[in-house]
Amino acid sequence: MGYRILETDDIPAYLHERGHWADVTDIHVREVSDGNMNRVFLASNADGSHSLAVKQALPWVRVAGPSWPMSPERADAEARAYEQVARVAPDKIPAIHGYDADNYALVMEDMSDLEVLRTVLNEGASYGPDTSARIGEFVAQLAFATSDFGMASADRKALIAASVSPELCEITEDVVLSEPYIEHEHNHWLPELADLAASFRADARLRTEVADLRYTFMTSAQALLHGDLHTGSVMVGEREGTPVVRVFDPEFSFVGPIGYDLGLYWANVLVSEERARALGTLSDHGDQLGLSWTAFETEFRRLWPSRVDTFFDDAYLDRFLRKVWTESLGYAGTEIIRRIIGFAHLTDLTTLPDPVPASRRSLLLGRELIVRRGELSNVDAVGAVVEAP
Ligand code: SR1
Ligand code: MG
Repeated sequence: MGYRILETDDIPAYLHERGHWADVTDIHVREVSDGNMNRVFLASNADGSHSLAVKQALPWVRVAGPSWPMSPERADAEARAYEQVARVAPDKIPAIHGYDADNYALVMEDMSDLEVLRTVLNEGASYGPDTSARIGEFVAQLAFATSDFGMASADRKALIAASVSPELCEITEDVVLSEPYIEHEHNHWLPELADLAASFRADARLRTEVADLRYTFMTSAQALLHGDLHTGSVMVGEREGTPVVRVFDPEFSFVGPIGYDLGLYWANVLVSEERARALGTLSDHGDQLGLSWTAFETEFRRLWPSRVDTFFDDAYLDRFLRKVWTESLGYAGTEIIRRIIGFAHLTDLTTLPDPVPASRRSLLLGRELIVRRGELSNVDAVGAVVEAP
């Protein structure tokens, strides 16, 4: 049977037909779609002993509707990414129970006992000791395993070919890595930010640096990425007294520069810090960039002796990690900027009583991270820029 868009009422029969649910008289389904792109349904039985999530890609961008068509094949990229992560970091993603390629639908673990990291932070919570370390490890484990250090060259070429995702990459190349710096109908901002938006469009130095990051995004096939690793792609909570961190939604996955994943996380961390600063609720926000970088670097160095190609020597590892650090800072800057004057904004800022001061600080920080990424050589140097008045 071909592709059909699933509605809430279709889910019981769908799960039954696919062998995921025995008793369709004992199932309650609700739609919980939240992200920009797809639909998500949660199904559970009456006593709560069985529950599943169904995520389906629509033939358009969900929040835009049919006026922004988008191939549902992005779900193939997501399923492929989950397969790769399951090999190397199964504890950091939801359990995947099945992928239906005809309907571009994933059946996966119900994580509604956990919360979206952005939501938790927006409500005033701190990060705690585990979250950013797990994210750093996640990036290192996926990146190392799918790089030329973790895979034989021929297998890598096959992975690169299989992971080509032109439409989703084009979204990023547009909404993150060009549109905010030109006049574009997607862009919008608070009236009080119009001067900064205009100055960024007129900023030749900024434009050239963003062009450099955009070119790297388009050409640097370092490793399989999550591709959209913001705080809305992370669930956190506790299970049986143990902290749990799960990364989800890797539909933007493709083989690209590792710094894009770290940079997206850092941008969202830094904006959460600006929110907390504005509300007077700062706690451990300022530690998170360093915690995630340290965990990333430690894990990557731990895996290094297992590299498949020892022509890459230890001195090269140092050089490689330095490049990842620098690019991560640049991508963090682009993610901050696009989330304030581009298409998709952040509730971290939009729900502030007065979003203007924190948005201005964030925009200026984003610019600094991009244009000065080459000279910000460590976590303290970045911290000094973040805390500058
Ligand atoms: C049209 S999609 C805009 C954004 O939503 C996704 O979550 C990605 O971040 C994308 O850039
Ligand atoms: Mg998403």
